[in-house]
Amino acid sequence: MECNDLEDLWRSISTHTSNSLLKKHLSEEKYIHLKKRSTKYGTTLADVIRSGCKNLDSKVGVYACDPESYKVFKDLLDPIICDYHRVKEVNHPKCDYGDVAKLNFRKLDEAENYIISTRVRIGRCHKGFSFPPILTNVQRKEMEEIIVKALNTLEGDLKGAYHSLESMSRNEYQQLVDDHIMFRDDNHTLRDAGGYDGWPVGRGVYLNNKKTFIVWVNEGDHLRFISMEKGSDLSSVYKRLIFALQQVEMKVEFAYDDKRGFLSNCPSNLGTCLRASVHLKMPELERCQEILNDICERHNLQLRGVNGEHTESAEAVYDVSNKRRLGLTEYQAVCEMYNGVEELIKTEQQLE
Ligand code: ADP
Ligand code: CIR
Repeated sequence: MECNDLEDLWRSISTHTSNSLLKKHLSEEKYIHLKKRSTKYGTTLADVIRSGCKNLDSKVGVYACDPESYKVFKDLLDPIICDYHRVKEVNHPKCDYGDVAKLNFRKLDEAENYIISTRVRIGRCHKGFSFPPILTNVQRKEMEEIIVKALNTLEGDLKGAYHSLESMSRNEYQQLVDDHIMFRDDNHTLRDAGGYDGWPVGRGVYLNNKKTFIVWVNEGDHLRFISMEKGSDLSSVYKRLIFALQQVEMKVEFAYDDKRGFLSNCPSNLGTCLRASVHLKMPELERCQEILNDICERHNLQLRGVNGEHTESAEAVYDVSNKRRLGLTEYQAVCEMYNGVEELIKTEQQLE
C-alpha cells in the first residue's frame, strides 16, 4: 500500500479491516487530538502509525520513534500498552532478575522429546538516542562503537567477537539467519517502521565462541541480548544472559522510564523487554487447536513460527514464549513461559 501522508494513512486504517491494537485504539477523536503533535526529536503521528496503516495484518501496528513519543502520543500508546500486556494501568515494577545464583528450573524435557532449544532475549536501547526511523547512520555508528567497546571487555564463556554486517558476505549473513542467530531483513512491519533504513550501516552481531551468547546491534531496537542453547536447561540459558547483561550495564546506560520500565521502539517490548522461548514440538496439540489456545490464553503464552515473528510453524514445531513483558518482573516473565510450557508438554503427553 503506497501511502505516507498522515491523511492517507488515517484513511487507510479507518476504512479497512485490521485486527491490530492500532485500529482498536485510534478513534477519530483521538486522531484529531494527536495529529498536529510532534516530539523534540521530530517524531510525528504519521511516524508512529505508518507501519500499522500500511500493514493491516499487524498485531500491534505502532512504533515509538523516540523515548518522548511515549509521552507525546500517550493517549494512543497507553491504551495499547495496557491491552497488549494485560494491565489496568501503565506501571512497571523495579528490575528483578530473581536470585540468579540459586536459580534451579527443573529441566522440562530431560529426554529432549519435545523441547528442541531454549532462548531468552532482553531488548535494550541506548539512553539519549531516538529509534527508527528518526535515527541517522551517524548515530547508529556512534551506538555501535559504544556497545562494541563494552562487549569486547567480556571474559570467560562470554568472550567472543563482533561481526559487522558492513563487512559480512550475503552468504555468511544468510547462514547466521538460518541458524536462528542473526536478525532477518524481511520483516515487513519493521521495514515500514524504518527498521532497515540505511542498511547495513551500524548493524552487526556479537557472538561468543560457543554461539550461546549473542548481541544484535541496531536491528529495530538498538540492542538485543540473547542467550540460547539446544535442549531445555532454562537455568543455564537465563543465568548466562543475566550475568552478561549485568557486566554490560556497568558500562552502558540504557533508556528507562519509571512507569514503562526499559524502553523499546515497540510497545509490546516495554518493561522487561524479555522474551523467553522454547522451540516446542507438539503434533497432538496442533490437531487440537481449542485446547492449545486455551492453555496459551491461561498462561499468557504467544505462539510464533519456527523462524520467528510473522513466520509459519513447520513439522509441528512452534516458538512458545511469554507474551507479557510489562507489569511483571524479569523473573516472573520467565516463570510464565516455564509454567505454560510445562502444561503444554503434560497435555501433549496425555493426548498421545
Ligand atoms: P525476537 O525474539 O527477538 O522477538 P524473532 O521472533 O524474530 O525475534 O526471533 C528471532 C530468531 O530467534 C528467529 O530465528 C527465531 O527462530 C529464533 N528463536 C526464537 N526462539 C528460539 C528458540 N527457543 N530456539 C531457537 N531459536 C529461537
Ligand atoms: C506488529 O504489529 O505485528 C509488529 N509491528 C510487531 C508486533 C510485536 N510483536 C509481538 O507480538 N510482541
